[in-house]
Amino acid sequence: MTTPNTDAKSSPTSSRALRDWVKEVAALTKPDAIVWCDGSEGEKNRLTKQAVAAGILIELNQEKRPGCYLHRSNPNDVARTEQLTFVCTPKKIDAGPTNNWSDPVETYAKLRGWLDGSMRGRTMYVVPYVMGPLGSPLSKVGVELTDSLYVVLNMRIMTRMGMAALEQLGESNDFNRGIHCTLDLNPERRLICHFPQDNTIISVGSGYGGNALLSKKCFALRIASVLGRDEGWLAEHQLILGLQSPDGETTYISAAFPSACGKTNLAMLTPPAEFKDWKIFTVGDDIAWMRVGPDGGLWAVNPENGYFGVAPGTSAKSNLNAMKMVQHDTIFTNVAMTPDGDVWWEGMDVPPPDGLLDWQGRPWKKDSGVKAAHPNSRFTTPMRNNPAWSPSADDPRGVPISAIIFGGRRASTVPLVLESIDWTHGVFMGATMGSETTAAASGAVGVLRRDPMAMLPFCGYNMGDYFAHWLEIGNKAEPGKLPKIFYVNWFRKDEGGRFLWPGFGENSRVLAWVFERCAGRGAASETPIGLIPPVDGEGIDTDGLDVSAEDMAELLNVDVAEWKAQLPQFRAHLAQFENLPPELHEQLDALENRLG
Ligand code: GTP
Ligand code: SPV
Ligand code: MN
Repeated sequence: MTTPNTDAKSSPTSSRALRDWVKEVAALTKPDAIVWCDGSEGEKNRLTKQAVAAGILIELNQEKRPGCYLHRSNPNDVARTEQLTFVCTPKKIDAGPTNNWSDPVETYAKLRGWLDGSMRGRTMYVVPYVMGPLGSPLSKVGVELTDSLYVVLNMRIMTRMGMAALEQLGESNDFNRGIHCTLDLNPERRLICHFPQDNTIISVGSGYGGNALLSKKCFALRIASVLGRDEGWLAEHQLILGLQSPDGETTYISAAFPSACGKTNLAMLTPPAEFKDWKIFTVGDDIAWMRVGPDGGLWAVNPENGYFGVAPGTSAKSNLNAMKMVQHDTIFTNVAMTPDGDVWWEGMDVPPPDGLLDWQGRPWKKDSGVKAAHPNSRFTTPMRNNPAWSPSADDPRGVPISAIIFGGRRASTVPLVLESIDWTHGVFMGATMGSETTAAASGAVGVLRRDPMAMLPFCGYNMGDYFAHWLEIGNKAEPGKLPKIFYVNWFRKDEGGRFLWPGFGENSRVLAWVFERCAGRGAASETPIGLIPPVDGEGIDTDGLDVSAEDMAELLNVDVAEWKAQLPQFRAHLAQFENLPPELHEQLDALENRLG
């Protein structure tokens, strides 16, 4: 029987619209019970016990990792599925050439068919959540209805979930409606559909990450980007960090890198010994909502409350803060498990113990050539676990952004760091950036694709309009207050496939140059593609850095022939957008001229 707590008397919400919607979805999906989540500690303990009893979570060694659990997802459901992700606007042109589109009327009808009776024998959880600092004018409320306990427990980490959200909602009708139903995890019946005109998401047939935790990519990026277009702000796939210089001055920097290209790592890096007087504080590791503030500058909040980070490659050497934060109260997904109930993954920098179970729970053999942890295995951890967490993540005003960094995974061509000539040139750099694909989405890995502003899979509307919106934000801000725009590449390789740049903590050397440039200092050399730090001395501080002079020269080299060879790709990429702002055509022509 459906519990009757959708009535005004017994319901925890004073929003009639929310009660009505929950009732309507329950009438369709027909769950055995409805549970309204309050976000309390007691609720977490109760649901965790249930998840362990049901085999959804495996309790890890509670002495070594208190409050930590392991989840093994269905092996066919291990990453976002971009080919099954749709933007369902009334007009196809509004989804644009880079999104899958389907007709909203037909899609609602098809999904209703799939949802009919889909929660029979199951519980429907009502998960209210706030994206952004509580009480902030920049925050938004969402409610996810889900039949997955894994989703509920992850949403509790990733968002400000429960009563606080119902309080923020009050009697309002203004909340994102997310319906998530696991079905039978058959990829034939898996769809992640967005209806921006209704502020609604329906996701069926997947229990994984960005497909199922609807607050994240579905709401905070795809739907929020449309809200931002209409309301005059930006929803971006960007980390936010505070960089404190040896003088104690803090500058906030945001950075857009595609999935699995280094946002979490940069957001909490530990500077090397020579840079110990510089400090990094994390505001956010994946998403930034940004708008022009009363002072004419760009202000950003991290809408999330936790991190859903990539496990492989995370070690005490590469990311000490991450290793510390996943020590407790963390849910691991698809990592390997040691015989004593601890976790292990490739690149952890500790040898795999005998008796390791792989991410599917099968005994794993060393040197078998098979990975023990899935390449897209992850941890979900509360942001307050991070030793580098910045309390300004809770500031309702957000933080003022001085620099925006774009970046991607490029084995060649793109130098270590590049500064744009101005905002419009920076928007052009973002609009044409490319990156090699990673395991964060299903499909081939290592294929170069254009991923504008790291938003290719996440922009909920026509990307031509999106570029125009970036230019408008630039016009709205005070010229002197606009962030400077940079472009970085940690992933340049030599012919033998070796990374030329050590990355991770050493990236603080590049941040220090960015800081100096923002302060109106720091040397830069003009090149046809933008400003780069001079190779000899005045640019990147290489004191104590283990990179040869030849490698450093290669990292900062701008090969005009290579850049010229990219121009046809740029042109073809931009040609997809019928409504491309003329400024970007002009930027392309200007680049072509500068390259000669
Ligand atoms: P999403 O959560 O998918 O959006 O990814 P992300 O952008 O936060 O990427 P993350 O920081 O998790 O890094 C992804 C992978 O890249 C991990 O395996 C890291 O170890 C690796 N990585 C991160 N930074 C660097 C770097 O500076 N150099 C190199 N070589 N690898 C890096
Ligand atoms: C990404 O793919 O960019 C992620 C992981 O941050 S997911 O939540 O699955 O989208
Ligand atoms: Mn991401």
